[in-house]
Amino acid sequence: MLICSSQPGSQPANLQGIWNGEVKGPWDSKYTVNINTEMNYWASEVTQLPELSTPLFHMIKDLSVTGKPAAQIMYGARGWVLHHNTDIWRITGIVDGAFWGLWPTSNAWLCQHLWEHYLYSGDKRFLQEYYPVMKGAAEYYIDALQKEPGHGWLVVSPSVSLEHEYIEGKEQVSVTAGATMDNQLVYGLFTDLIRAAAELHFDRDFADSLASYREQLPPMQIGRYGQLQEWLEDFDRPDDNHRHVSHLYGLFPGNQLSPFTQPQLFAAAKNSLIYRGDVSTGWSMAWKINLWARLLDGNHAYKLIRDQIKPVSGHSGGSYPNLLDAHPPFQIDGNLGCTSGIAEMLVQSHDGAIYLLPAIPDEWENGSISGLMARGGFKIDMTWASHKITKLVVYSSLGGNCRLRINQPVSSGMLTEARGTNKNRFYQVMDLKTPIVKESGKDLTVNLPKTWLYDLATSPGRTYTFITK
Ligand code: FUC
Repeated sequence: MLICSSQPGSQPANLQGIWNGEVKGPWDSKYTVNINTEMNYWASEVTQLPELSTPLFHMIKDLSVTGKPAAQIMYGARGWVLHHNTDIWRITGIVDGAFWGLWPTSNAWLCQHLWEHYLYSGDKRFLQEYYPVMKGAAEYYIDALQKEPGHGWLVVSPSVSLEHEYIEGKEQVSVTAGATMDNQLVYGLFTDLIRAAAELHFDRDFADSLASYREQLPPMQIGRYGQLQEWLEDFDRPDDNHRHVSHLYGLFPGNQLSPFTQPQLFAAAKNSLIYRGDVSTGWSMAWKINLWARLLDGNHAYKLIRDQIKPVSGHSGGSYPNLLDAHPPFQIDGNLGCTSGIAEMLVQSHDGAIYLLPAIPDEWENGSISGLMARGGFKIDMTWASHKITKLVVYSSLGGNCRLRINQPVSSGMLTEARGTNKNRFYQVMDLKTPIVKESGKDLTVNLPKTWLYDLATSPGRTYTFITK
């Protein structure tokens, strides 16, 4: 579907792709950049179709121009800003009421796609071309972030936790400051830029200043129900099944919650997702497939795939008989987000290693895949039987160390057991102070699967084959 609706030279895929059949499509067939547009492109790098993101990259560049007056006039800030919608004219101001539209953080989300493209491709010319776009987004935050009075943290304000509200006293309130998703987005943007400057060996002073702003962002917090807090204050409700799971951005598509280095936050994210429930709109279920895959629970991810593919009934999402995703009505994001979720179940590469079969459900006992990409420019083919890898082929396009995480020991002279720090240049995990765990909170223990870490020294253009039977 993305091949058909997002060719280089065309517009990016919008809410219905090119399949909108109405004169006035649902939500104007626009670009809703508070989840839907991004979700359309989650699978393009990992499924080796990065050229299909070209229209998205061009749109981001356009927005970095049209978003400048919005930053200046609306917020008195440098750089560029964008709210929750845009269209073919690249509008950047607020659309609809505050409940939907008062969210100025989508520039950070879109810029994540630029950095991720570099992580997969190693393309320094691309990074150089788009560095000013990322920098413009960061400059906006340097000027617009506000110091909140409680802790002195720097926060995005005013904002919302996407299309959601909390209850304060008897009032339902949506406008807020320092929503967890915003904190994660700004943290991610600053981190990516610091790394981009290091990769390009320039703009060191700016990168250093970003590091000091980053220190002042709020940490992720664990609330009274053992959940990852959605807001700065502990407003979350365990019976809340809102379709947006914004505060889990840090788990996916962000890379800020590692089971191996932040087990408590990881457990809190899991509690949050359990509270949110499974069945929802089409795209929400697609997001949850990715989230359960990141939580290393293949069976739960597989349940969500089945929920999503069910023939549509009422307002609870699912698929139409032609398999197009039902919000309802039809939205392409659910289809493309599901594809990304399936890839996440098979290969993950965001946490310092390429994790093979990280979330394989019981039902996928035997199987094979080919051509999935990992960050660092590695192409993975593999076959498995009884949930164990029997053949693995790694093609290295860029060379360098290929760190593999596998659920089984593998004996081969080419592989060395990984030692020392888990950090390499593609590693992206939030440095946090130890979170406070509320005593009355839910269980925060994590039972991690036993895994083996191996290093493989690779040269560009070489293929490495392992038979592990
Ligand atoms: C976001 C979502 C809605 C819908 C719309 C197009 O605002 O919250 O569910 O997908 O985009």
